[in-house]
Amino acid sequence: MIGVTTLDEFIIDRQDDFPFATGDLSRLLRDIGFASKIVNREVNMAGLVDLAGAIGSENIQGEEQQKLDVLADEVFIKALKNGGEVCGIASEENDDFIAFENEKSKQGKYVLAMDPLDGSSNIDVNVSIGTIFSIFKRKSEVGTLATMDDFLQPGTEQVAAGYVLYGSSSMLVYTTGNGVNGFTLDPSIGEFCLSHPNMKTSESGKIYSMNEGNYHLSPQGIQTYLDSCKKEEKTARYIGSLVADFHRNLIKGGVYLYPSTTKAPNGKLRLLYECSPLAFIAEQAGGSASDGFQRTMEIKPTELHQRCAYYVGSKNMVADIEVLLK
Ligand code: P6P
Repeated sequence: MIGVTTLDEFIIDRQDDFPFATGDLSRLLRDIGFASKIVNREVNMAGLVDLAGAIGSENIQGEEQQKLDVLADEVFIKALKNGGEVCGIASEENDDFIAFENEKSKQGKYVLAMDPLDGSSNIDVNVSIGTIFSIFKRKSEVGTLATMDDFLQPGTEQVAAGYVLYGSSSMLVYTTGNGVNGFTLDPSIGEFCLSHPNMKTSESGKIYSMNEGNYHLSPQGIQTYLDSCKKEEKTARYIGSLVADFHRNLIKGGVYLYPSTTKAPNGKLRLLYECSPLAFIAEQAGGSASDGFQRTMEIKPTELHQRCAYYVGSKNMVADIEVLLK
């Protein structure tokens, strides 16, 4: 299509942002785009081909796995294994990380952490859901099996991060540290096309997103913040799908809150493949992300599925929350 930039074209054009790029990261990002198109197709057909619903098992989080959770996990793992750019994958759906054993993958320079389908409790009610991914350069020697240390890296070490939103239209949004760009899937040509170049979020906003059912379980500072949002007549918007809430706030301005609560003392969201990658996006778009005390990107994980409190979005709103929590 004349005048349209596809994701593949954009990635190749921007490869020069990395003077020493050999094209591996470009190929990896294109593999992610390819896998996203397959998952998008399955998400759109879920209700028709009995892909909705639970499979009767639980993931390490003790959360009931949905059929699409497992399918999305398998699609991304297969696409990335075939691509050969990553030597290993950590996923919300798998207790331990996967170290690929084939020779081609062992030569991979990167590892990927992902939530293959976040917000899965919304699958059966046709609410937007998403994929979140984070890419690190491996620390272990090329040619060997991936190690846990390859994954336990702080967000500042990410070389790329992004999300796919399977919604009224499907979008892929990513950063490699040179700004944030959004691509909308054009089903008529099966390509993600540049629709949101150089995304920026406002320093403040009117929207706050939190499950206020947790109000009385939350720290006093968060209760005070929520009370102030009501006094200032801010707008409450909470979909219960992190990617959808994050994406709306990125575009319109706002803050998403998931505090540590008496029920979830370490918060609910996972640092490695939810909070860190979206923090990278937020910061690259002029926003910020923290656990209330520390910049999310600087938290070094000690375990794969580590949880953290999470405040992300317009930087002045995140700052207001931090003041109240100190
Ligand atoms: P709650 C979905 O399970 C998720 O990880 C995020 O996508 C979402 O924002 C949050 O949990 C919803 O949690 O406790 O409000 O249902």
